[in-house]
Amino acid sequence: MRGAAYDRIVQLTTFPAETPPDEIAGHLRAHGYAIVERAVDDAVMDRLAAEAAPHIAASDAGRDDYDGRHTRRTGALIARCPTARELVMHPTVVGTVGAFLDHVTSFQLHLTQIISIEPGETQQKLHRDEMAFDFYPFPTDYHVQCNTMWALTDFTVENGGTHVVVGSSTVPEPAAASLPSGQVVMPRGSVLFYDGKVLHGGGANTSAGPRQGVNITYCVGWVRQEENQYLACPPEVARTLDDDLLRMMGYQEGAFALGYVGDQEDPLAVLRGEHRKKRTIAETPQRSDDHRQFVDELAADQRA
Ligand SMILES: O=C(O)CCC(=O)C(=O)O
Repeated sequence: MRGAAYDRIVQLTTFPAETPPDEIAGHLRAHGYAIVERAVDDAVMDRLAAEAAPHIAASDAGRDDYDGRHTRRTGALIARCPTARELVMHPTVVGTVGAFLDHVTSFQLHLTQIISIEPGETQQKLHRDEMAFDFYPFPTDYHVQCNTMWALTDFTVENGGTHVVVGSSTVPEPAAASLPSGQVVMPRGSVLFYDGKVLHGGGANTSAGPRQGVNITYCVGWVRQEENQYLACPPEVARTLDDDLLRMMGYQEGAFALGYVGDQEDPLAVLRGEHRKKRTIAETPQRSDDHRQFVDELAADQRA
């Protein structure tokens, strides 16, 4: 399905940088997207652009029309670009993603990728990012991921600002085709949030320069990450990073029994060469009634 089917063009809503995360998450939940303008200043994006430039230049163009034959994709940003770490852990982003994915024990980094849409690129096929999970049909009300796209360059209509089909997260095809679509126009340093169900895709670039977006996405702790963070960032680099970032990269338990090492050891402790057991089922935050009931029954059985 091409963007051409979505010909009711709407103006997308933007929020100022100081907007509280709960408010951003509320808009995201209702419409499938939210845009926060100028969440970081030019100095941050200048640093990131300088760190990324040699890696972007060395990245290949895509091999099909989905990846984009005039689009370069540059990953492993935690290891390659120290400034990308700030974007991954930006408080507005972590707050918004946490509010949006508040139904799970933990969430984690899913992928880091600079998407450089170069002049001559055509519009990407509209898609829902959740399809990465083997096209599993997650329930409409269960969100498995929350995405961001930072503007490393300005996003414009001409250079390929992302197309978003507003409200499509809960609407299956073909009805989704009658929904209004908007194109993300935002100044450098802004960040687009979008959920894993909303139809969207990169725009055509009819301008003379590249459109560069820093795609940093997050997923619930119990699914496999799109970018393998344990290999994309070698352990010797990972050991230099702080604990909060490492937990976000996946050096944490994804749920009470997921991601431990060896004899039920905590992955962050193992990376640091320490010994610490993972949390027990009762010590793990209990986000569901089933989890709470299990822990209560276990305690009652132990008392009996
Ligand atoms: O570059 C964009 O604006 C969107 C890219 C995208 O959705 C994708 O490659 O999955």
